[in-house]
Amino acid sequence: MALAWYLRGPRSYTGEDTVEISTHGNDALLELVVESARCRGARLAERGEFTRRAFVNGRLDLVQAEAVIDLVRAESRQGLSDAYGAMSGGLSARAGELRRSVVEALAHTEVRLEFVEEVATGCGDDLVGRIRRAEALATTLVESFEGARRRRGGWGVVLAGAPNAGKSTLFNALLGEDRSIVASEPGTTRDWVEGRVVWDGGIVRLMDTAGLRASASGVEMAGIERTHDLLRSADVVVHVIDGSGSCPAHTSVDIVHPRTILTLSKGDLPAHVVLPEALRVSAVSGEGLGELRRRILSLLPGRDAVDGEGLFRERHHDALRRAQMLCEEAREHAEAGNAELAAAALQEALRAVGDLLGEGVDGDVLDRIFSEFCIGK
Ligand SMILES: Nc1nc2c(ncn2[C@@H]2O[C@H](COP(=O)(O)OP(=O)(O)OP(=O)(O)O)[C@@H](O)[C@H]2O)c(=O)[nH]1
Ligand SMILES: [Mg+2]
Repeated sequence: MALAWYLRGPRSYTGEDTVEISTHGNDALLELVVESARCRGARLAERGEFTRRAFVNGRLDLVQAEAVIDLVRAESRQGLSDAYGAMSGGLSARAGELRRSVVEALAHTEVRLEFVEEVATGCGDDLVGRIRRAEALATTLVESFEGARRRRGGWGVVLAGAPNAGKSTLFNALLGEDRSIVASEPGTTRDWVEGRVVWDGGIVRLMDTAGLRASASGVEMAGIERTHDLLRSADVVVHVIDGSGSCPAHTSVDIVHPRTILTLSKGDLPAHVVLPEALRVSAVSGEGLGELRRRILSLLPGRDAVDGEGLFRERHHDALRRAQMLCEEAREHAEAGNAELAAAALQEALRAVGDLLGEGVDGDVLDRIFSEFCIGK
């Protein structure tokens, strides 16, 4: 009916002596077990108390503790594997590597401080190189932030272009279902439409948008404004141009985005537009769709990140961004020959890495983090 086991610290989850009782899920029975434990002096755990104890007792660092809740909340396999990687110490190991390299640079800086005459003539390439290494590690970690966040929530891929260019038809073909309304008259799509696909293990949020044209008014104009908003936040833009030439306004649309794929649509019809750099696609024959998908995937930022080694919380990002800027500052001081200021900046960088891992973090911050947890974790 019930199974209980005793886990002796420090090798339990929390690091303390623990008893776990397992019964079947009958509510009345569970209530009885909890009540009899309470009568004998036990109390209900607070949110996240087990993981907080594990953190306080040094079983987990703060990044690993946060990953516990991410593991509980993960919505996709990629989310699960990221959270599992972070919980198993993937990100902490990268932070540890950064810390070692900052400590190494700091040790060299302090050695320089012993030799005043060298300080006057510069800190030497060796020291600058060491600080540069720490700076590069911090930068790589900071840059992993956007990628890791998108790996969990998906990348935004916006299909945009002139009215009637064939955006909705292409959107439906990429999605594999008739989601967006397609019609021969320009200005059919008024509001944007989103469809999620999983390509190669990654979540892609495809967005069909209202065709862009200058002469629109009313509802259509409101739709166009939304298209511009989406373009600003897009990870990749697929600029659709009507290759059959049936849409004369095709050249007037100007889309500026660093990751844009130019496509000439309606490839099954005679080509009237010549644009050598554009990919020819046809939603009707399927021509170029596989290649378009491949190009979209190749442009998704941060897709190559290793599971559980990217920063995915604002807190992580803030701490590591601070470490990165301080390393940069330290390098500039070292280049200018000021070892004392370089050492001070490196000390601060070290503190920022410590903050990430939860060293010396204050109670309020912990309260906020663990309040996200559910009871029993
Ligand atoms: N032959 C052919 N016709 C296409 C293709 N793609 C779109 N069309 C036709 O082009 C017209 C416009 O297509 P839509 O997909 O609605 O174009 P859109 O860019 O979404 O247009 P708006 O929503 O008005 O901006 C429709 O009549 C489609 O059937 C294609 O690959 N081949
Ligand atoms: Mg449309």
